[in-house]
Amino acid sequence: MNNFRTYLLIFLLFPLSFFAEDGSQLWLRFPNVKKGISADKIISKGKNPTLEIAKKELTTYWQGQMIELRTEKSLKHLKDGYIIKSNSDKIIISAGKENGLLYGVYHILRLQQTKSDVNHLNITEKPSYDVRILNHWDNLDGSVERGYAGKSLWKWEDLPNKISPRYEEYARANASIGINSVVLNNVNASPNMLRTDYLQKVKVLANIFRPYGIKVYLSVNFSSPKVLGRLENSDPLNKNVQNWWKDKTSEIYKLIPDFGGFLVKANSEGQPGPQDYGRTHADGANMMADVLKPFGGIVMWRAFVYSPSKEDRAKQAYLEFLPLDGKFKDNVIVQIKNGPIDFQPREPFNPLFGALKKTSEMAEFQITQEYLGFSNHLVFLAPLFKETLESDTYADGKGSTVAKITDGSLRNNKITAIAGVANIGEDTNWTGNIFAQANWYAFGRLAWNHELSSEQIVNEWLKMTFTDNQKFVNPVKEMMLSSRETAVDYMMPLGLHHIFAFDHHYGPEPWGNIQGGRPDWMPVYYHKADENGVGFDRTKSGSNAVSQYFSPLNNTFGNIETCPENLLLWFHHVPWSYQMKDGKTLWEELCFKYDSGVKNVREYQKIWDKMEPYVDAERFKQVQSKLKIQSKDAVWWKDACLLYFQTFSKMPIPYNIERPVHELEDLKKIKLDLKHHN
Ligand code: BDP
Repeated sequence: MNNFRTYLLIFLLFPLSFFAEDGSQLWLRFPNVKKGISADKIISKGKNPTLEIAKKELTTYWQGQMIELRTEKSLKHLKDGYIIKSNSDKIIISAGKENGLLYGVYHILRLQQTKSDVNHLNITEKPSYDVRILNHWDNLDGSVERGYAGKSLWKWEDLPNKISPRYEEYARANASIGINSVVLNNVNASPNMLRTDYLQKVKVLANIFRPYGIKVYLSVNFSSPKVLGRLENSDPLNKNVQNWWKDKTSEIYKLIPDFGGFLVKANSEGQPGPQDYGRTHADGANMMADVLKPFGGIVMWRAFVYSPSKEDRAKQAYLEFLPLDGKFKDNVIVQIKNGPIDFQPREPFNPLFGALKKTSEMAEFQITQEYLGFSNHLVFLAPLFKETLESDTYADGKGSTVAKITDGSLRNNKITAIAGVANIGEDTNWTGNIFAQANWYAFGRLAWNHELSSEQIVNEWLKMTFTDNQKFVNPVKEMMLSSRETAVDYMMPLGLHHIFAFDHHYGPEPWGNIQGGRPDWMPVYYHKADENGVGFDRTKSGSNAVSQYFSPLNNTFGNIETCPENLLLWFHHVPWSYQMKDGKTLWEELCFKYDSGVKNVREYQKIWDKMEPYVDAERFKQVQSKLKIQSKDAVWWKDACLLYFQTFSKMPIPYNIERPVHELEDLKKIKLDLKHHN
C-alpha cells in the first residue's frame, strides 16, 4: 500500500516522466484531445475503407463543427485534391475521390493542431505532383543502404503471416502529408524481389497501404530474367526476355491490381542494364513500359549513371540521356537526382532538368542524410529541396524552374512525380533523430505543394511535434532554417563537394586518394587542390560542364566574376589569394566559412538547452546529445579541411578565428568502422 502511495505521488508530481515521449508519434500528436466529435456529426454517403479511416480520424480527434464528406465527380480535375468550405452549421470537405477526402481530413486536423482558425474555411488544394513517392533503399536481408534509423521497417521473414502494427502507422503518417506511393526496396535491387514468395509478402503490404491511398512500386534488377528466370540473357530485344517480363508483370497485377510500376537503376555503379547487350537506356525502359502499359503502370528510369572515364562525372548523365530524348514510351519518366554528382550538401541543379524536352522528368532528393552527418546532425532539408525546385533552368525561357519543368505546368508531361529517398527505419522514433522526422514531413508537404515556404513547413512541424509556444517555436525555427547552410559551411563551403571519408561518407577525408581506386570516388578528384588554388575547373578551359546549362547560366556559371560564390569551387579552380566579394581572399573566406559553421552549431546547443522547459525530458535529452556529436563533428570537419588545404595554400589561418584543436596527421589516421550495405 505504501508503495502504491509513493507511485501515485510520483505519478501526480511528474506526469511527463510517466508518459515517456519517445518520438514514435511523429507529428501526429493530438495531446489535448480527449475525444473527437461523435459519429452522428459526420455526414457521408457510401462505404469505402478510405472513408472509414477519414471518419475514424474525425471521431478520435476532431473537436470542431459538424463535418460533411462528399465525393463529387465534377472535382476529378483536382486529382487527389479537395475543397474545404465552412458554412454556418458545418464544414464540407469535397473531393473527386475518397483519397482526397482523407487528405482534407488531415488538413483540418492539422489546422486544429496548429491552433489555426477553423471557422471560415474556404480552401482548395490540388497536389503539385501526381506521384509523391518515397524510395526505400531497403534490402531483403533487413539492412538499409544509407539507412541511419536501424534496420528495415519491412520484416520480410515474418511476412506474409505476421504483420507489424507499424505498417499501418507508417501508411497513416504518409497519408497525413500526402505521400501516395512507395518503392519498397533498394535501387541496387535483388532479383529475388520478384520471386513469387516475395510478391505474396508485397501483396500484404499493398493491402495495408491501399486504404491510405498509397500504391506500391518495386525496384527491379535488370538481370532478373537471367538470374531468376534462368534465361540465356536479359537483352531487352530478346523475345524470351520480353515474355518473361510480361508474365512477371501479369503475376504482379493479379496479386496487386493497383501496383504502381518499376524503378530501375541500370548500368550504374556496377548494376546490370541494357548496355550490357549493346542496347540503350531507352530500349531497356521501353521494354518494361510495354508490359506495364496495359495495367496502367509506369517505369521510373534513373539517370544516375556514370562510369570511371576521362569525362567529368558531373557531365555523364546528360551526355548519355540527351541523345535519347523523344525515344522513351509515354509511361516512362526519367528520375534525376537534384544535382549532377550525388546528393552533396550543395550542388547546382542537374543540367538534365529541362534539357530532355520530349521526356517526362522527375526529381529525386535524398531525405536520408548520407552526406549530411547521418542521423546525428540536425540539418533541415526543405531549403535544399526548394533551392533545386526553384532553380531557373531557362530551358523554355526565363521562369523555367525545375519545379515547373517537372510539375507539368510548363510542359504537357504525361506523368508528374517527385521522389525522396526515405530516412525511415525500425527505430522507435522512425528516423534516428527527432529532427530528421522534419525532413520526411518536409518532403511530403513539398511534394504536395512545392510553393510552401520552408518557414511555413517548419512552423507546422514544430507546432505539431512539440508545442505552439512562441518561446519555443521562434528560436527553434531559426535554428532549423539556418541548419542546412550551417552544415554546408562546416563541411563543404563555396562549392566544394565529395570530400567525404571513403565509402561510408561520414566525416572528412579531403586527402582521400586510394592508390588503384576509382578516381571518381576520390576526394582529390573533386577539389583538385594544389599550390595555385582549389576547385574543379568546369569552364570552357576545363571540363566545360558549364556548356550543359542553358543560356545565360552557362555564362553566369562559367565566368568567375558572375558565378555565385556558393558554387565557386564547383565550377572554377580558384587561386588561394583570389579576392572574394567581401574583400577577403579565397583562403580567408574558406577559413571563415568553416569557422562560422562551427560557431552556429555551438549556438544551436545554446538555443536547445534553453528549450528545456518547453520539451519533455526524453526528447530534450535525445536532441541535446545529438547536438553534442554534431558540434564535435563540425570541429573535426573544420580542422581536417583547413589543416589539409593549408598544406597547399601555405597561408595562416586568420588569427581571429578559433585555432585547430587536432593534428592533421592524427585526423588522417581516423578510420571509422561503419558498414555500408549495398
Ligand atoms: C549513392 C549512394 C549509393 C547508392 C547510389 C544510388 O552512395 O549507396 O546506391 O547513390 O543512388 O549516393 O544509386
